[in-house]
Amino acid sequence: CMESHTGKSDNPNNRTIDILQQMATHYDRTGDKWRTLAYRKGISALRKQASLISTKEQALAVNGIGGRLADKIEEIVTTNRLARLDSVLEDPDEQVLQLFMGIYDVGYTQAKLWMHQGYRSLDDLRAHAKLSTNQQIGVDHYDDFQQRIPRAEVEAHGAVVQKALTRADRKLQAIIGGSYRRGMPNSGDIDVMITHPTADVSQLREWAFGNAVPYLFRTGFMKCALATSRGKAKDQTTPSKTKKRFTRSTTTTIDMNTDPHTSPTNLIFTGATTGTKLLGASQLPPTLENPNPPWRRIDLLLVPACSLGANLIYFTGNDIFNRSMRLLASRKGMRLNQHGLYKNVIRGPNRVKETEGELVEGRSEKKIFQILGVPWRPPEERRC
Ligand code: DCP
Ligand code: MG
Ligand code: MN
Repeated sequence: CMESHTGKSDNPNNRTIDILQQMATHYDRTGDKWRTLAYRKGISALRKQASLISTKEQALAVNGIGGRLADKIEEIVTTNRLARLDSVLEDPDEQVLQLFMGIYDVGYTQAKLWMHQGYRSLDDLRAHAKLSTNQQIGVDHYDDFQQRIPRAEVEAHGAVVQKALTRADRKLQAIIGGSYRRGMPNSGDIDVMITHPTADVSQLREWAFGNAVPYLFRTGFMKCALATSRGKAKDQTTPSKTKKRFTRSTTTTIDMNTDPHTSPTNLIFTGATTGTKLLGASQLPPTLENPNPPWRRIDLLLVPACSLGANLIYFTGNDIFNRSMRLLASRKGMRLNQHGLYKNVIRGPNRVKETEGELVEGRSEKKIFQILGVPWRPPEERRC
């Protein structure tokens, strides 16, 4: 991933990449992390190829492509399809699973449970399933949340957030990260970092979650807040020798009151007292041409200036790029996370971290690259 590459759209392997991408998406949705990663690594490797990779041997010669993937690449080029993908797409159970997993905040386990209870459609769920508030919102706005968001609309949501922030404190700033910052023409959601030159997290929380967000609810822009989460902040203070490879972030439900004057799912945000991340949905103000704009998924992340650089890297991604940056840091005896780059991290057997180390840099994205010895890579090129 860290080598330079050309992500050309006229790559001769585009058909192969497209099919492998669908498989990766399938494995990702079913929670198969290792296959997802293998496919994405393979896709990334294929993107860098200037000529068509058509045989198993050619595929195996490419760094990042293993035996099973090489077989599949040969099959795709030879038959123009992949039997495994066809069977995935045609299996009715699989289709129900995909449908249910498309509901915001519904994972493989929940989808499977509903399927085993005999539900086959969103209407089945609406009529018979016990849905949490979040799941209800996910079902009600299923089509909205499935759509990609055009760049201009991402910007418009960002501008509304910025206005509300400025109202709370004139130096508050909204920075849109995620796929938008990588220059993508459209995004799955809107990722907003909220920062300020001098404020700490609790001050940011007061202004953003205590003032700006409640204002955005009152004006009808914010529709729901699904949860706040502490991200990985807790890992910082909990030294653990048996930390799992994939740490889950802790999610806590936020303080919400149901507005008695409106529908039961119309929630009034009364402020969050913990957490640095708010996952929610937002809607642009209606216009004559568009009286009912789609609800969009929006993530708000509080970021103090001292860790803005590290957060910019994390929240810009993509996730594969982040993984390779972190791996690089760990190879150099350092550690990179959302808070910063740390040195003198002592690792025991199996690279298990034994001390947190000292903060080297958190503020500047460019300096983190420099210290890691990685040539600066603009966000648009972080698409491994
Ligand atoms: N991220 C990560 N690892 C994850 C999830 C996210 O490193 N498992 C980081 C990189 C992502 C950023 O957070 O770019 C935002 O996450 P999103 O899920 O919003 O992903 P993107 O914005 O990249 O894509 P999309 O357009 O689908 O939202
Ligand atoms: Mg995103
Ligand atoms: Mn996001």
